[in-house]
Amino acid sequence: MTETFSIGSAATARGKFITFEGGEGVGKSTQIAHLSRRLDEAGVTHRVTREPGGTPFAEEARKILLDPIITPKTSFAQAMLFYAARSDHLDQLIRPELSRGHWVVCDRFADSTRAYQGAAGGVQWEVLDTFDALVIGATMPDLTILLDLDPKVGLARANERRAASSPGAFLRADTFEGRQLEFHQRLRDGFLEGARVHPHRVLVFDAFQNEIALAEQIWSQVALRFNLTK
Ligand code: T5A
Repeated sequence: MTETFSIGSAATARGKFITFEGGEGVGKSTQIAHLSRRLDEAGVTHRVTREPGGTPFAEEARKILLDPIITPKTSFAQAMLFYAARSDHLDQLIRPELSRGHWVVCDRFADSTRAYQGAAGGVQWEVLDTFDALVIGATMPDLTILLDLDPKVGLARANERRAASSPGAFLRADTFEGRQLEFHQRLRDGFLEGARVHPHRVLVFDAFQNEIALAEQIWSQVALRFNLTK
C-alpha cells in the first residue's frame, strides 16, 4: 500500500527508501554512485545519505563510534549511540525527504546494527526489535540491497582503498575494520540471516563480480521493483 502525506490540499506519494548493506569494503559507496546516476537519468529526485551520519549530530556520533580509542566498549552501548544517531537522521532528513516524495538512498541502516552489534556483537534480537519499534516505526526501507562478499576480499579492498587515499601514511583501521576475521564472518552470516527473514525487502547480490555488471543487475532490480523506465 502506498503511504501518502497531505500537503495543503494535495497528497504527495511517499518517496521510496532504499538501503545498501554488507560487510567492510563490499562496494556499497561504489554501487550507490552508480544507482544515483541511473536515478538521475530516470528523473527520480533523490537524496544520498549514510549511517552513521547524515545530520550534524549523527556525523559527530560517527566520529566517536568509528574511533577505536573512544568508541563505547560494549556492543550494547554502541547500539544505543547508533540508534540515537538514527533517530536524528530519520527526523531531520529521511522522513522529511520521503514526505516530499523524494527518494532516499542510504549507505547502511538498521540491518547493519543487527549484523554488527547483534549477530557479531552479541546484543539480543529482542533488544534491537524494541529499538526498531521505538525509533524506526513505519519508516522501514522499501528495498535493501545486500552486497554479499567473502570478508577476506572485502577487508583487502578496504585496506587498498585506505592506502590509496593517503599514500605513504599509516591510517589506522576503524573500530570495526580492525576486528578479527571471525567477527567479519559472523557479520556476513548475520546479514544473510536478515535476508532470509525478510526475503521481499532484502535482495542479495554477489559483490565479487565486476563493478559494472553488478551495477546493471542492481539497476534492473530497482527499475523492476518500482516500475522505472530502464
Ligand atoms: N556500523 C554501522 C555498525 O557497526 N552499526 C551500525 O548500525 C551502522 C550503521 C561505518 C562502520 O560502522 C559500522 C559498520 C562500519 O564498520 P564506513 O566507513 O561507512 O563505516 O564503512 P563501510 O560502510 O564499510 O564502507 P566502506 O567505505 O569501507 O566500504 P564500501 O562503501 O562498501 O566499499 P567501496 O565502494 O568504498 O569500495 C571499497 C574498495 O573496493 C573497490 C573500490 O574501488 C574501493 O577501492 N571496489 C571494487 N573492487 C573490485 N570489484 C568491485 N566490484 C568493486 N567495487 C568496489
